[in-house]
Amino acid sequence: MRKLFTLCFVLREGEILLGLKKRGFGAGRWNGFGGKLDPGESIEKAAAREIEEESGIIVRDLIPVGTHEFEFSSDPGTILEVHVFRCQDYSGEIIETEEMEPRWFRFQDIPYADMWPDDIHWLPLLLEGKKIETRFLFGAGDTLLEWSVEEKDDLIRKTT
Ligand code: 6U4
Repeated sequence: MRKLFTLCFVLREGEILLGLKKRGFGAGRWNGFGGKLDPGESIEKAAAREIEEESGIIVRDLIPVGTHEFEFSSDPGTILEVHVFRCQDYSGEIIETEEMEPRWFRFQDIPYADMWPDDIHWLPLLLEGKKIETRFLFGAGDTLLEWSVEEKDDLIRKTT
């Protein structure tokens, strides 16, 4: 079974907007903005809606940069298919919401230790402007058991 999600990173000169998730899946971690699709909703519409709901801004550009497939060993066969976007043009004020506490980080200060453990393996590529296709298998305590990160032309592969 596949479950579809969106994940969007808002960027400005040398900085990235992250949100500290305050509740639900991934609570306590910094991440981009996103969530599940509503029934009948397109992936792009869902991405724009989730950013607005979680940070208050309306995106003007939404550039698809790849997909993740996340699987948990505790629930084999269920794939979280996450569609990733970047955004550099938006309107509105960034606000804290019930779900997220947003904050700008300089690229060199990205709090990888307080993010999903997969992020350090692909977010730097996204920041370099690359497109990615990844797979991650999580074990107990969200440890990484297996992963692959594919760039447009290059392939980085590691299995632990
Ligand atoms: P509710 O609480 O039902 O409104 P919703 O906002 O629709 O939730 P949510 O918050 O569960 O969805 O979405 C999870 C978010 O976390 C999505 O943007 C995908 C993202 N995500 C899930 N696993 C991730 C991982 N391993 N690494 C990562 N982002 C992940 O960087």
